[in-house]
Amino acid sequence: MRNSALSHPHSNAPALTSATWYVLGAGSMGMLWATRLARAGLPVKLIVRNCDRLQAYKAAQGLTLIEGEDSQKWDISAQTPETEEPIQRLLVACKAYDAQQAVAQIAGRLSPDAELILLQNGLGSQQAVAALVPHIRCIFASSTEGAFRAGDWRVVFAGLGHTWLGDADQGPPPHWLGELQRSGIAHEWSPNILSRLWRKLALNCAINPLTVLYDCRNGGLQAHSAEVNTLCTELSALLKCCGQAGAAVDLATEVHRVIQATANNYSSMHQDVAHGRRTEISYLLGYACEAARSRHFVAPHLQRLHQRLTEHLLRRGLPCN
Ligand code: NAD
Ligand code: KPL
Repeated sequence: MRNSALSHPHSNAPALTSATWYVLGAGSMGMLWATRLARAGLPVKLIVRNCDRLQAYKAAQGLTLIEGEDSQKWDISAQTPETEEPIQRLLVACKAYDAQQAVAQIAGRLSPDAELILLQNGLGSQQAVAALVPHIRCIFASSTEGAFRAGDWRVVFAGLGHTWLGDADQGPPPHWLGELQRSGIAHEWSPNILSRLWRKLALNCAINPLTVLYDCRNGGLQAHSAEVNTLCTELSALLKCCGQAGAAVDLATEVHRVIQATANNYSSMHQDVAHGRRTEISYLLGYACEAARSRHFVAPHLQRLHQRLTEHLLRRGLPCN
């Protein structure tokens, strides 16, 4: 494996006047963003959980980004949430179920004109964070990039993808999108980010739980296409009921396309269960079922799927929220 911190096309860019990118959560996505921003010469600081994690990070002497045969280590500065330093720009890279509590820990450090970028999958955590800091601008993101941890402080960039960013309150695009461009982070400003998030949520609801219940790769769902179609019909109707008709267009066609295109992959939820990790069920299927319940929308197949998945997780000793 080559160690080439200086040979990348995005490296050596001068650090112009940029606000520091504070990255809350040094997991797969946090490391993937932090290393690419640092590589572009932008100021980045990691916020890790506590002093023990900070010591471990210091011992590792930086974050390593692995892309194919390339491995680059970046000595990014790190701190704990308790550090007394104002934050102007914060990338929240925790799991959906940790986001609200993690932001609560640093809320007192946010400048009045701070901006939060929320990378969580699903829906529900973004709204919870926004309600916690109502005077702070929250930008929602939906990403199809793929990354996983190859041990502590090491991340593998496993799947090229795209990140859509947007403001649920219809604010203008932020000036720092150019910094993402400089960092090689493929992105687009989305005027309707909620529609994107709903669409991704629906895709994940139609695919991920079934891959867990049938213990199969995404392609294994080709043998269960009738069940997938039934879920897509119900999800499309639910999206319309929630005022998200745009996110419902040709849902089943896209779900089958994704199943085919990712046939050899295990879904993220399958991977979480296989590794004994908590899933984001409450922010995907749980959110869809709650949206149905609160609108008196009858969704028997989604409710039954949620129940089956909950029982499955409990049998494996995993949290069902
Ligand atoms: P992860 O578990 O790898 O990383 C989350 C990190 O947040 C962990 O290191 C955890 O210790 C840290 N954390 C939690 N609470 C914290 C706190 N209070 N203070 C500091 N750190 C804290 O998760 P991930 O895979 O990076 O996923 C993050 C989000 O991005 C999820 O919602 C996921 O669905 C979404 N996402 C992930 C991928 C991917 O390929 N990994 C792709 C698209 C979207
Ligand atoms: O996003 C996914 C995931 O695994 O979480 C896909 C590949 C679309 C399957 O739902």
